[in-house]
Amino acid sequence: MKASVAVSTVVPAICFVLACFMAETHAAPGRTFYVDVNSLGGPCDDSNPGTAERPWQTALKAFSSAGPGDTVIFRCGIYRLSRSLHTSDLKLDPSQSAPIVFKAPAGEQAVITNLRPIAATDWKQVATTKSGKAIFAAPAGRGARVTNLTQHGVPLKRAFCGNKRSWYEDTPPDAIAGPGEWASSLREHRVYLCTTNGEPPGDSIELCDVRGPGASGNLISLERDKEDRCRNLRLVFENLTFETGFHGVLIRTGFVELRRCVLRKSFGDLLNTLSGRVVVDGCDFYAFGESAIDVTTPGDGPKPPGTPPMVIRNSRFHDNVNVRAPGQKGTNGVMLKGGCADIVVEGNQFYNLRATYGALTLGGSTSGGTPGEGFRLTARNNIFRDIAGPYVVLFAGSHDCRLVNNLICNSDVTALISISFAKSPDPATANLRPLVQNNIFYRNTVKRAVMSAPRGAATDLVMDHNLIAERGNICLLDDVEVPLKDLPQRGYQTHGVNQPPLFRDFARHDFHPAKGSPTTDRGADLRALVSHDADGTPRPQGQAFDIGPFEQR
Ligand SMILES: [Ca+2]
Repeated sequence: MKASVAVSTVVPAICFVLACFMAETHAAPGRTFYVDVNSLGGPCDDSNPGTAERPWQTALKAFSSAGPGDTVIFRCGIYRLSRSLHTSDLKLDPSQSAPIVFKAPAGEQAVITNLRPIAATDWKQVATTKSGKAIFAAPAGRGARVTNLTQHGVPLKRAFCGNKRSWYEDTPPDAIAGPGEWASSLREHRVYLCTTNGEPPGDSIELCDVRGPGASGNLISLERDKEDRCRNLRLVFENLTFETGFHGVLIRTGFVELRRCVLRKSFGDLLNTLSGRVVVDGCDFYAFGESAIDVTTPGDGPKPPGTPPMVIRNSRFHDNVNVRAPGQKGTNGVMLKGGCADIVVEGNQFYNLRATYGALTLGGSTSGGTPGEGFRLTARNNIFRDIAGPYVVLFAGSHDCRLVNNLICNSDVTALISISFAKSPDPATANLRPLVQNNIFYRNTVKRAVMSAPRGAATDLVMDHNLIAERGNICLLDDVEVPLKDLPQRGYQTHGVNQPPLFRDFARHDFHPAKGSPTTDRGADLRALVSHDADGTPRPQGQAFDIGPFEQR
């Protein structure tokens, strides 16, 4: 007996139990399967055996057929999911030790998406505004969102119906969406648009049914049950592109590795996890509505033995988007909160981000702010540039969190670093032993302070060996404005460097140190925390640790 997964009216609870506990007698480990929507290797069909020459057609067939130890190759193409992929779709057994691997061959782009193009013929004129503009409608799911809201490059306006039957084109500024942005205008399972030229919208609009009947709205939704019976699930995604969803990938159970994947176009977060068992390596995150990665791990509870610490490594987080609809909770880069612990964020690039709090938060304000939002979180060897918002990095309710050997440049913020109460002004939600060392702060526009920490917000702050070459030269510590030159009197930056760094090519974002840079050998010895630089070169090189993400060689 096997769980039927192709039925859209599947009852999640029943399917979940089946998937977790029904032994899949035909699932011999270690096989390789192929899914090939464009029939590159041979005619695709889900009734095929899934070989290279007789491949499957759909992503759902692939996800539901492979078991522990198996590998599924996604050939180049666009794989459209008509509903969320759930834990219950996957083949598991409670003692699962080998991962299920889903990957695309090098050089092939396989896009797994729940975007659905709307055919030009689906648009019908349904009404006219009072000013005489045509209103067009197309069928949509409940709570769907429209992305790519342009008519071959020309912005469209959402249209909405007021009381009774009066139609309006939505008024600026929220109504006109740019390319790749999201907007909603839904009523009676239809989406309504008003075009600028009076013509029908054509075939350029794609739609994501994020809240369809029975769906979570996430592209991939690895939910867990009360007993977390699927905690041994192991999945590896490699070189795949995940697109759209309310959240793109939601992980509540199991151990998931994302390697060299692209995640883009989420309404909410691209990756939202509270399992704390995730590896992100070499991935590209962009066009997200809320956070690229949102980690919440209530209670920092026990994890299955052998669980590696969560790591977010060598990835790019950039170019987030405004969601032109109610319900967006805030835009940030990577947010680590809710009592999460021992997460390493290293060798990443954060750029072109507009943040509500920060490009990176070490801690946060879960449910209004709790004591101990983040424990022993380490951000090292990262590059932050072109960040707009109140802060680049926020410490909030953090315990023993470290910001070491990073570069922050070209950003326009209130403060580069903020050390804040998770729930202001509750002292129980203050930060304990925040460590800020070996960082470069250069060429930012700082409205208020390089670093800001209100009275009582930081206990036993260590701030030293940073290079601070900023015009806005004030730190706001314990509510007192301290010029940079006076920091050593207060026990900070006694080994600080206040002259500009020398980079190989700052304009072209090559931030390796040039010969003679004052960052060379001026850092604190942090070999217990930062064994390598952003290139993987062992630290230290030469006489001592360097300041910044790269060691001079
Ligand atoms: Ca050195």
